[in-house]
Amino acid sequence: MLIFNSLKNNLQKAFKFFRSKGRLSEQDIKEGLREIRVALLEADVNYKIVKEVVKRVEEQARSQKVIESLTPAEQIITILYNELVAILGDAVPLNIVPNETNLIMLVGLQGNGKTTTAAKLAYFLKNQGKKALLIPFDFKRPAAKEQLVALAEKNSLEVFKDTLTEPVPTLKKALSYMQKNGIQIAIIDTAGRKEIDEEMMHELSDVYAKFKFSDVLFVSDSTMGQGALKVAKGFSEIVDLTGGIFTKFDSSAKGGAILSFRYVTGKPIKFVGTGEKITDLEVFYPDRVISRIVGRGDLASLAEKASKAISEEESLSLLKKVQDDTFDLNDFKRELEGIKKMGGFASILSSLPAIPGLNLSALNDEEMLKKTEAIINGMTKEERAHPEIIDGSRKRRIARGSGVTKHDINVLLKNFKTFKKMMRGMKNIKSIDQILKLR
Ligand SMILES: Nc1nc2c(ncn2[C@@H]2O[C@H](COP(=O)(O)OP(=O)(O)OP(=O)(O)O)[C@@H](O)[C@H]2O)c(=O)[nH]1
Ligand SMILES: [Mg+2]
Repeated sequence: MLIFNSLKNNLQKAFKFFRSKGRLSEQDIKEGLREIRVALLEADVNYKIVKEVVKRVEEQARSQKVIESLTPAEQIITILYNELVAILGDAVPLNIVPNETNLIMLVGLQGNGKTTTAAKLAYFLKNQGKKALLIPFDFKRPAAKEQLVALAEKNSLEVFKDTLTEPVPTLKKALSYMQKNGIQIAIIDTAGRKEIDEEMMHELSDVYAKFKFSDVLFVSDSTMGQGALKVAKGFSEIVDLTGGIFTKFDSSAKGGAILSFRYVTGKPIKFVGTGEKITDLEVFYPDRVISRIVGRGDLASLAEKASKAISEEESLSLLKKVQDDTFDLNDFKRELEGIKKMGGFASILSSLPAIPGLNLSALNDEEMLKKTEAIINGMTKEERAHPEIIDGSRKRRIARGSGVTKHDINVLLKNFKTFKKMMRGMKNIKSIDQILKLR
């Protein structure tokens, strides 16, 4: 992650200062925090955020009760980490509602990456078993449509070529095409302008008033700095943005706009673009990004990866279980634990060709994972190996023991069934190499 590199280095300097002190005096705290403040400002983080974060870290650092297991420096790093994560808020997924028409519109200035991102997003959804229709929506520049069509065709994505000369009739036509073809998601690649202009805004507000959008995402180039936030504000006067996507996360931009986006606009960042390839789109997880910036994630995530990454041997036995159809709730639980530690199995699954009914976001949901674990923990060995023996009275016992409802157990069993079905879809994968390559 090139982006945030200098922020990360500068923060490290401040941390080093804290570490060099045994106990922190008031003066030490002030001095170290000054460095943190400068580091954040240099990274182009909005000054109001910097002020607020530093103030809160200072307050907490002063009132810290001594935590035996952490050094004063570690405590400050932890407080800073928590404050920065709080500024970014929780990760927020796309607002896709199954069995409804979901229109996702991408807006932003010229050359910020809308078209590229539109295709990446369609590809991302396709990997989750969701078909999305790409709709070119630039009515001035024919090359804009050609670019999207070319990207779509290269990557076998659905694209609406039958555009008209006006936005509203085009979208109407596209909607009836979707209905006819059973497509529930559209990604609308709007035109970019050098800067916000009236005609563009007028066109946008007209379309926005006539259709219901599940997401309106502001696409911004990470290298734009604070200017991006002003543009986002301009757009949000016309449309209700539901979030942002920052492209060129692979650049050496300072990244302060990314850290400021939620605070300034009140909207979450949903994805980041990490390169020019179709696969270079990542869900934006604030905690992971911040732990990389603050640095304390490095070791932890390495350790995690080492312990987690389904070893080749494990993968082989998993593959065998899939093929023999002996995959049970014990395995399910293990895989869920892996998913929780991120990467691993989830990324294997998400890189597989579309599997209908696979809802990865549900599997990635923290709450759902916690519940699932509690339920499986409450089962006997036999029940885990043979879920089909779990009848009403067993469900009652498990529910009581795990503090969940019978309904939760039914949901889990259903999820497990779907999961198993999906896994059978993997049977065609002949070799472990194929799985490992997919990661
Ligand atoms: N390195 C890198 N390049 C990107 C990324 N996203 C987009 N690009 C590049 O940025 C350039 C502009 O991207 P487009 O998708 O055409 O931008 P746009 O917003 O659709 O542009 P207009 O339609 O003219 O408004 C292209 O060369 C892309 O390859 C990214 O995440 N990383
Ligand atoms: Mg474009």
